[in-house]
Amino acid sequence: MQELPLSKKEKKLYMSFMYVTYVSLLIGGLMGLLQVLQRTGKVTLPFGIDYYQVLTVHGVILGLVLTTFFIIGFQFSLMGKTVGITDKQLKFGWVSFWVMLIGTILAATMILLGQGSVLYTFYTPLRAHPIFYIGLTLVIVGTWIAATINFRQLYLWKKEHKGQKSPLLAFMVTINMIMWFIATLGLAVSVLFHILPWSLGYKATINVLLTRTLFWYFGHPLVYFWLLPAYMAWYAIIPKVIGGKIFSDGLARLSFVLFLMFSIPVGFHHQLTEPGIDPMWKFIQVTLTMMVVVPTLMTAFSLFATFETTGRKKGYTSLFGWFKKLPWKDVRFFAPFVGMLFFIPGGIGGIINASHQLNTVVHNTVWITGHFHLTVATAVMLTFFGVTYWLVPHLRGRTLTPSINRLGMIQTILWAIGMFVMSAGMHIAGLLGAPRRSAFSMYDGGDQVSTWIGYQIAQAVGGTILFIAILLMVYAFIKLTFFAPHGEEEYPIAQEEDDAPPTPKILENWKLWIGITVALILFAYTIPVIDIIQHSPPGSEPFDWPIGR
Ligand code: HAS
Ligand code: CU
Repeated sequence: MQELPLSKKEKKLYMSFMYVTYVSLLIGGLMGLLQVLQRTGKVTLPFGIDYYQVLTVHGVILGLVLTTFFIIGFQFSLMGKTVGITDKQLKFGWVSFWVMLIGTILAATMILLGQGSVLYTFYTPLRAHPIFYIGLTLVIVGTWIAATINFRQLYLWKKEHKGQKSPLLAFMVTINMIMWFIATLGLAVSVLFHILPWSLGYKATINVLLTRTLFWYFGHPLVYFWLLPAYMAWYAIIPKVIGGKIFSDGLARLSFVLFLMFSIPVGFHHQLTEPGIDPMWKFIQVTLTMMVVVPTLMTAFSLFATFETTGRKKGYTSLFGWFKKLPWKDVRFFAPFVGMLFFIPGGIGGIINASHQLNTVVHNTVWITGHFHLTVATAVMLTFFGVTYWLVPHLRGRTLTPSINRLGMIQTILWAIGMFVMSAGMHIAGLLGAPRRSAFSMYDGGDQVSTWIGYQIAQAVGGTILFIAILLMVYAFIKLTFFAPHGEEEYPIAQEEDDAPPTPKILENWKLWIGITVALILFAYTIPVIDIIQHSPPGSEPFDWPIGR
């Protein structure tokens, strides 16, 4: 795969996304700390701060803002490195950045004013100020601009390289952005045609089930939108970091294609306990959900194979000798690897959640919170951190020094310990019935509280360790951005084996894959959505939080 140097102008754009990422990490992390403390029942939030406001900042800033900024910035850099960017595209890149940033500021302002405490899922009939929704819409519009640029980047490259297969990373970015675009259409319909007119006062009531269904049509691909950039690093960057080659270009592409197909027609697995959706359609979507195990296990297999072949090529022939020789002291490898390990229990939890009967045990308990702190907040975040340790110095013309590398190792270990304690506490408390998304005062006084309160305290201990790890990460980011010595840090992109078999051409047949994706979506959603619209009860009155807006 050919690699292009990044120009100074490009680096500036990509770096801007990183600044927003790490400011978000600090703010969002602080909110997380407040939450775990509040939920022990032993700490009252100061200055009369509302728990749900804090929770909304946490979810929106970390789940939506941090992730999206990091992903769009990282993906731009991958495209710049593999297919290049023109000056005009760069200008539009800045437009996407500013549109996203202005949107973020608008939404954040409304949350801080207490007029948008509706959590990151903004379930109706909870109602926020219209500017909150307008802000989030702008964030999405900014990502659409970025997606259009990415598509154009690949298109121009293909035109110049007739008959050649696209670079693997550019292919992966394109898949992720196609998935994102199709998914966000659902959100756009919900916000523009239902929620916004209602929040502006043009409509008195809202169809709760329809807006929630549209949210989860978007919400599940959202979690894969977070995951796929981590997979990009696992498939195509980590092999280079450990001194190896890509295991199989074709397999990597196939797994991304499968993610595209099976990400969207599965939103009902978040709505298994909701009345108003026919159980048969829930069953169909659960089956489609389980399909994702296929690309996931392909990924696990492929990673293991890369680790093993690399070690064996270096001459370690014993059964597990190759394993010992992985670069354990290199944070660029170590952080994502720990992320992979945490993805195993995270994924198992996901399969439990998706199993309809088991879902009734865990739904709306803090178990779910445990699940997604293993997946997005560890597997994905540790990989993003691992990327940051080389990407930021590369963009800033600095180097990752041994001391920052050591700091990164400590930071990763702290993250692993903190998350182990916190998420174990969450899973167990959840099984005992501790609710999620609830301030302590909501469940204060019940007999049941005593059975899980110890686990809530464990969560607070884990959460505090995590907050220390966040401070270390922000410190490392500042060091790498402003103080590390000048120099050249490598942008590690792995190559294919010299004798790799050719990648089947069909994998780049966009019309086919997008066609199947759309067909699956229409199959899984058309009839149930018609049902929902036809049989909806009268719309619901709004519920403004805090009461009396
Ligand atoms: Fe999930 C809820 C089902 C994956 C995130 N999920 C959530 C929510 C979030 C989230 C944020 O079916 C909460 C939403 C809310 O606010 O209500 N999830 C799944 C399933 C998967 C899954 C089936 N989730 C993720 C990922 C996320 C994420 C990824 C973020 C990035 N999830 C659910 C369901 C709910 C849910 C229900 C709703 C629950 C409810 O009731 O509300 C699957 O994709 C998981 C497949 C993964 C695996 C693991 C494979 C392991 C790999 C690592 C290889 C490691 C190596 C190293 C090679 C099967 C690939 C090994 C080395 C050694 C030495 C061993
Ligand atoms: Cu899901």
